[in-house]
Amino acid sequence: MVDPSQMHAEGPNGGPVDLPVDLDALSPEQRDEFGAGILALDPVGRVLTCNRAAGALCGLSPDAMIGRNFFRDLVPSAHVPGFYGRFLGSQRRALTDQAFEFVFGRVPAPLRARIGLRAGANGCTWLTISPLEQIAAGPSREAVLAAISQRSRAEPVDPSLCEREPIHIPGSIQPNAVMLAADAATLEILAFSANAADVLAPELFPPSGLSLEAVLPGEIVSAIRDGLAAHTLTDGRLLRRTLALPPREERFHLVAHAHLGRVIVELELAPERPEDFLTASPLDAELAMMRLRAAETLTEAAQIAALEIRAMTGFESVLVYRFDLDWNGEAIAEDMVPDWQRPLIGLRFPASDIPAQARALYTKAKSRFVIDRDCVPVPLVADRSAGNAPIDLTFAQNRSLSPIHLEYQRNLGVDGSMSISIMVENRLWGLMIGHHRRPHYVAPETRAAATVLTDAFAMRVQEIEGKALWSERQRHLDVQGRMVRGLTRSDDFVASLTQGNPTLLDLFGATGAGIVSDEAVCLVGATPDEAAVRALADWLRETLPPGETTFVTDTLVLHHAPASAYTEIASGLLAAFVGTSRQHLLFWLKPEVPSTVTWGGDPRKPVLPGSGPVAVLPRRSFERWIEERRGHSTPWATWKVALAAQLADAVDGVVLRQRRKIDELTGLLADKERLLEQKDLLTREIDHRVKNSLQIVTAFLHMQRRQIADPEARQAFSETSARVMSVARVHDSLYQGESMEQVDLGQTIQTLCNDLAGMTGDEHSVELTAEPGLMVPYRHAVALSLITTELVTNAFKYAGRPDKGARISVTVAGEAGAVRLRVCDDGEGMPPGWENAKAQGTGLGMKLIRAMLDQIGARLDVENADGACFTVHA
Ligand code: BLA
Repeated sequence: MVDPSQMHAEGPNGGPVDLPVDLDALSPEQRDEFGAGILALDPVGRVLTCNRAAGALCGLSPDAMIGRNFFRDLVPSAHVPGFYGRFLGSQRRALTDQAFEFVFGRVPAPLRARIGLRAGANGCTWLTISPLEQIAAGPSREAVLAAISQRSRAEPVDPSLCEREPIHIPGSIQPNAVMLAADAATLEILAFSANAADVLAPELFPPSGLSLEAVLPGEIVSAIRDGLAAHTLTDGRLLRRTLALPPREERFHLVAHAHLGRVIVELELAPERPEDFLTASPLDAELAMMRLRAAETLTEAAQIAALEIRAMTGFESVLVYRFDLDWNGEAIAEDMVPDWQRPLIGLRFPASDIPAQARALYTKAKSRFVIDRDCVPVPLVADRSAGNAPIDLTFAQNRSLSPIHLEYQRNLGVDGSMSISIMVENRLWGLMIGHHRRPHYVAPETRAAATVLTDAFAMRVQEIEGKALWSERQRHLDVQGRMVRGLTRSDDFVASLTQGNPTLLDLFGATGAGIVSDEAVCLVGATPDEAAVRALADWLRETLPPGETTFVTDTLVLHHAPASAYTEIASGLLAAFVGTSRQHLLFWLKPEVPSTVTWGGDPRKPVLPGSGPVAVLPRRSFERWIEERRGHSTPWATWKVALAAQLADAVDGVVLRQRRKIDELTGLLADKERLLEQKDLLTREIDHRVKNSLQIVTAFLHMQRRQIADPEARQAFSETSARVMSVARVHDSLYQGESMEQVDLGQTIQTLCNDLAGMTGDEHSVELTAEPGLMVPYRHAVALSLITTELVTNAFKYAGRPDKGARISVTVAGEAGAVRLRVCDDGEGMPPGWENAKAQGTGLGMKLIRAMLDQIGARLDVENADGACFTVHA
């Protein structure tokens, strides 16, 4: 009989001596008497025998454990290098008396235990588990559990409370690693994880005032120093090394980085051989990369990435999760084991599931791996001399995750997990998420390979999206270029943008568009009616904050209630005012796309009330929650808004230019009118004076004539007087008429004939037939008046007979845009042979006629009818 009270004593090598050396010799009953768990495992870890205490530790009856794999099925959190790895190693070297400490997160309660491994008969291995300490879950996990058990607050809860948790300073790390934090200048150790002494020389802990040099190999410390000096350890850049540590000379991965004046060193036991754990080789990564490169579409690339990363890491499910512009997200690809009936693909999740501070951290730090959701985090112990400033673990590999989020994982049925940031154009585009229903260890090389592959996926996304975006933008720039060219050639920007080719409808995938310019509304495509558009423009004028010129929404009705009348054609609005005056508005519309969105849980209640320090908790149900979406259009990309603003600017240029041109022309016109008015007055005045002067000359000639006895001279005076008068008449007409240039010919000739008749006394008569309102240019009027004067006075001279005077008829008529002037008398007619003499035109009268005809390009016909008849065609 063995005394169980000996259980906690230790042997010389740190191995348990309380248990008999030869466990093979004990009967099952004897083994049941021990408080320590005793199990015999076959070479792959299957349970061959198992005592009562071991059953109790696992929460199962011993019989139920027989035949099951201890590391895969019963205690998967032990499937790590520090336990399963050592189990394999001890078999390989046929070591006995291997002993180490291990903390079980939940078996069924958290427990620190001493593990013993020793070779048994028939190739089996004895595994002993000696409990050392029941431990608490850790303060934050306990707080979450307390908050769950006593939900007291009333709903609704503010999801933004999630953002308050300072996840970068959790004060603890995951138990798979050991951490040291030192001053970056002196390398003095400021804090260490409580498990540091398990790995590093225990006698040095707590390392009061010690430097890293005291606990790490000199070669590594100088590499850290060099990295610090060269600034190659900041902003997520790491120093990676492997080293063997005494006393067992086990291989550890060391990762060091600097952040905010500290050097943080993390040590993690490495698998002894890659094949002990699923470990990715560079070849795997390369092949996966090639497949990814061949993907043509985003969906295809996401599927390949999920599949390859799952194959590499061994997670039961890998999801590609994509954020939208509001940070809600959707699982766009998923690769998972067939027996897990929990598809998340196509589901949307509200932004509060991954709150802002977490997204900010994930933008900086690439990846998170959680082996065991229910592990007990190892606290960071600050060296007494170092004060209590928390250590910022933003870039630490083994930071313990938010207990609230771990509760979320529990609700989702996830234990081991991974999330790797997918960064596209420096923005957190999404996450590559790994899920496992049980604890799940991923070897360091595999983590690195999965991170590289995720980066490759991000680059492929950038290429695919970039290419699509580029060609769409290119098309838009082309359309916009043509529009702006059209604008510069047109003075009417509204017509140019709505009637030409292209029109506003060729931009932004809009189905309706238009311009509200002052009070005019011009619409193209499918739009609400004018009144509704005007009301929309008025609303925008009033509500858009000063200084802003654009407005964009994919849910217009939420902003502008009257839009409910036309959601079908206009749920999306992109509007851009031309200039700051808001006088003209360009706008584009998109129709409603009624759709259903399937959420992973009710998005209106993403959080549940907690209590105490934990104010909010994750929702418990991820049941599909289907939202009927009405009043939504497809979203507008931000570059389209920028392009719309540019177009409005171009219009502003054209409208302004137009306005300036109109102002200029109006000014010129006014000047010209003023000048014309002045000229008009002046001309009238001149005409008036000319007429007066000519009348004076005529009167003077009359007077002279009376004093002359010689009949021939008298006649000459008469004729000259008549000529001068005829010119005076024209000026009189000009002075009285409305126009400065045009003269009423009939009226002028009428007064002229009256004057001529008056001058000859009663023996002759002149009859006039004139077409009223026949306007001719001033020059023509002068010429025709002079010609008339000559012909009429001529007739007085030659057609008159002593018994009766001459009867002269004058006709003025329009003739197909020209003028016909005819002077006929009732005399003897032209003497025989006049045809020959006519061309010479002897005498002053005839010379004058000829000169006048030439001046106005007119022609004279002469014929003998009842008397002589002269016709001028002018
Ligand atoms: C973090 N939330 C996360 C992370 C994911 C999700 C992937 C990254 C951490 C990780 O690697 O696991 C959410 N996981 C999802 C979603 C899917 C998934 C959406 O698989 C869908 C496929 N979360 C809440 C509430 C709070 C909250 C109510 O639901 C806060 C009150 C917080 N989530 C929260 C916090 C983190 C987080 C604080 C950061 C965890 C950390 O890095 O410490």
